[in-house]
Amino acid sequence: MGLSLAYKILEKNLIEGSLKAGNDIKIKVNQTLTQDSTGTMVYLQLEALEVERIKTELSVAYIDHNTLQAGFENADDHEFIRSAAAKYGIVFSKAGNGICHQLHLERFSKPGKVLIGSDSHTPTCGGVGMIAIGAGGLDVAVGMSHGTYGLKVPKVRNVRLEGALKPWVSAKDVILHVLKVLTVKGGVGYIVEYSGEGLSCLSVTDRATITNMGAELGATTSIFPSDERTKDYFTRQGRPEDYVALKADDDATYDEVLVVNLSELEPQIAKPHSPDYVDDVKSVEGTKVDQVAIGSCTNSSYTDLMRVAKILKGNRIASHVSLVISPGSSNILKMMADNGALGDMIAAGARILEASCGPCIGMGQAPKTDGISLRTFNRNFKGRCGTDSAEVYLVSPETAAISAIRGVIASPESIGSDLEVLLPERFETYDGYFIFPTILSEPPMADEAAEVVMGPNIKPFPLNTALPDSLSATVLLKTGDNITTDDIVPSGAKLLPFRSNVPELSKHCFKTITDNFYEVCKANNGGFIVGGENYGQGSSREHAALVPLYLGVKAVVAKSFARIHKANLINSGILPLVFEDKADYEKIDQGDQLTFKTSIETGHIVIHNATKGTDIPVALDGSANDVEVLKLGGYINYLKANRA
Ligand code: MIC
Ligand code: SF4
Repeated sequence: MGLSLAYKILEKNLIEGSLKAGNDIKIKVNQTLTQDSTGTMVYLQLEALEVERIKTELSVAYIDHNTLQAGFENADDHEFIRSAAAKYGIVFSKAGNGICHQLHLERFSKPGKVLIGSDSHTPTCGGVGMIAIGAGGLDVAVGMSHGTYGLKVPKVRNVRLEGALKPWVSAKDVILHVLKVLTVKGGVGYIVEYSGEGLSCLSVTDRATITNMGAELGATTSIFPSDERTKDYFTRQGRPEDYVALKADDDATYDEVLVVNLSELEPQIAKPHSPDYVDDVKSVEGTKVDQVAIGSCTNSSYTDLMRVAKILKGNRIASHVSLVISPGSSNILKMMADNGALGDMIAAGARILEASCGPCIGMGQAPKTDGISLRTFNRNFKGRCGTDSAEVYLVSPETAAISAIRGVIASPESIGSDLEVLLPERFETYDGYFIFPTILSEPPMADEAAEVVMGPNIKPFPLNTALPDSLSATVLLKTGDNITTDDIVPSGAKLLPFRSNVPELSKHCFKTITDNFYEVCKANNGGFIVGGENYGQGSSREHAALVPLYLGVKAVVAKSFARIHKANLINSGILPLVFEDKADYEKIDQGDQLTFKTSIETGHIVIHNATKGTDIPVALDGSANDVEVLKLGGYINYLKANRA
């Protein structure tokens, strides 16, 4: 029986356990990436682990999220990360260089390698046949310090691409279609592996758009084979030696198969407020738009932006529209400056931002009250753009560009004959914004003389204590389905400066849902949260566990959890419990008093709802290791207790 490509790479990097869906395994980590909004925690944790030398082949610290530097806080974070990178031999990417996922794809991706990143869109590099997984910061710190990552073997869902895309239908439309079919929780517990004759019409950056937004499916990762198109990409990136041909066995078997006929796809749009609320662009054509934002790790490649420039060339954007463009990398920005495309964008009336995440994480460009914003990004959760009343739609770069010109949502098919973007023989690989360690070695060489610099906004992260024999506390909050980490710990220009300051962040916990979660936690001395399906979807930010830990949250009882958030809860020593019978969700209300014994070894617990006089069976769906971690009050305590 043949293996999928995903299992072939996992097998090659297997350290512990056996490769069967549902089993707990440990794999070798070849590369790691961090970005600044999760990175400060990663390097604080790495320091706490008292590591002398990291064990990966390559680790890169990117600064791309918090680049506004409205106060000293972001600049201090960046300096802390720069100094930690110097100490551990980590490559440092300065602010302005671009978005971590786009840069990693361009400069460091390697087919067949394992990459773990402290950002949920790390699967972007699956576009060249890597196993690239988004994880919580502590898992990335352990990836660096121990060179390993533990996970439950996911099932593999094959997406077989048939036919070829019609003109004006792009990779973004493919992943929006897949999201429509599978929904934001359809990928939980799966790796999504693409195959089929349709692959040949997708370039590496198209594939990266698809693997990037696989994060929105809740998938562990997504992967494409490494083929002639991959070879072409590496050659143009000036590193042909990094190319390796990789594909699934011819007789590979999959747990699920979804067939997508590319020839039948139309331009797609995700409507407010969820990436899976997808329809044909035509269904909303003519809706007036106030803002168009092009960029993000999903759609900011050279081809994406050149197509935008060609659509804009010789046109003016509608007078009532604000069009902002943030390139994926400084290399792309330089190429567009050199070939005149940037001039075409500016002449059309576009606002050019630096190469960074920018508006995607709410760092500026918040739409006006009730504004309609069309974005090429990957998430349109309510409030994420910075304006609660705004309506954000997700589209392809082509749909965004033509809509900016027309001032209303428009399908790119209305432009007429298709346009072609010729790739340069050699992409620019200007490395001016990277600081490479003085000695490049594998594993990276530590610089013992380098001092770690910590500004006053950088506060220690909270640590839990060992699990008591029983817990008794109040339900602080009951939520609905699909709660995002943007709900638990909101981001944006006002709060990103505090990613290194958990006490400050805690005042804003659940602010999208309720105004007084902080006060309720203080009044009750902590307690429990009750959630619906897919609790904690979205970002990898472990702050969504660290902040509740700081506020005294002991357990979250939900119908189901998103993968990364569940791991972050366990790492923080907070119990993630699931209802054995989902109907029991109705049997608990906010304010109820719950009591239970914490004998979690069996995986089954009975919660007594003292307020209602009912008993509710719940389960802890974790590995034997997770049980040990929880008993000791989190992963740091566990690692310290088990230090060799
Ligand atoms: C996001 O897109 O939500 C982020 C900001 O990149 C996050 C990381 C974070 O919260 O810092 C992610 O996707 O993991
Ligand atoms: Fe940055 Fe947005 Fe990508 Fe997150 S999704 S890494 S904020 S560009």
